[in-house]
Amino acid sequence: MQTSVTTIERFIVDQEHRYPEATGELSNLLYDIALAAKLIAAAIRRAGLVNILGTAGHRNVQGEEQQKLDVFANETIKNCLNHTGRVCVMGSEEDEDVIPVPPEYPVGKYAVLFDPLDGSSNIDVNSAVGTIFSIYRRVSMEGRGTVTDVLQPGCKQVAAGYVMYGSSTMLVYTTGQGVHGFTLDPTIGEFLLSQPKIVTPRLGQYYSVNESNFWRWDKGVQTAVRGLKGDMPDGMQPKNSRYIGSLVADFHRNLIAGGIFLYPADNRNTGGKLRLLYEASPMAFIAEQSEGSATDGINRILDIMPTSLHQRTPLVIGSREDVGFVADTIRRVAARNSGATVQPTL
Ligand code: P6P
Repeated sequence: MQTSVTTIERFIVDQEHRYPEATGELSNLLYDIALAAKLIAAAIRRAGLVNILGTAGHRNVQGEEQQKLDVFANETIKNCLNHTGRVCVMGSEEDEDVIPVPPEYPVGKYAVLFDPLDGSSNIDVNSAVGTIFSIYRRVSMEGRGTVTDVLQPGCKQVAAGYVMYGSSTMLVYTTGQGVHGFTLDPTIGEFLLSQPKIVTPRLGQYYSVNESNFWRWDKGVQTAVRGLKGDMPDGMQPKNSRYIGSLVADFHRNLIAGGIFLYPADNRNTGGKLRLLYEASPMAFIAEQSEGSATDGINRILDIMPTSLHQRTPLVIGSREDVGFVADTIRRVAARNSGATVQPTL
């Protein structure tokens, strides 16, 4: 009997067959990540039962309390990737320096960055958390992989994706051929194609921002967020506010329904809070592949040249017209303050 389900393995192979030069290594790397996602999902589902909630008792490089699931997720991804001969170096939110492939294993042609469990402060209250990953082709010519292999602009990514551990576990990824969503069927342990070719509405219905920072933002951002709420008579229609405090969950809702997520710089996080390499860049690749866009307020995220592994960036991402509206507003307010005139981006 012909079944209508498409597993992620089948889908990835079908995508790979479109490229005669494809060796299958990227496909296998995506399987490795899907395996890590299944293991993390299983641990998260059991978390309340086997008492692995709560902190691991020490702080990570970001100075944040490390949750036990953070540690488990980080180690799981490293152990799924480090022996395969497909990876030359890894970078993780949880590790201060790049992670080399252990000397007993061969190195491969990809560099992988990941935030193993984003939004982990939501774990104890059973809110959605996620894993974010970003894949680059190796650029270093000698040795076994170095930090230069991960310090690449987002436009050089060969793949990016996230796993959302929510009411169901979803894996969403792109290799530059559109954005595709898979839902984990826990009864068979397979990710099944559930949302092929995801396209984000050009104009969204939601805006997602932590409004408690409003008085910390500069005037341009304040004016733009007011506009998203309908505070400009001839401007944007008012949007609904939705903010979970978990980038993957807020991004995913806006990806599907249309909307804009903002984490602007403020007078406390002067360079923004979110990390460029393993949060903003992979999400920006996905946003652009689903006809959305992503900036630091003004500049395209995928054009930013990184200088350090954990550098931060302001992030405005989602429906194309909404992101353009924010950029135009920030430019207009800056011009008004400096007396110049501005051309809209749309
Ligand atoms: P705030 C979670 O800690 C995170 O890194 C993202 O997942 C989320 O979008 C953001 O921080 C929430 O930050 O300051 O609003 O709690």
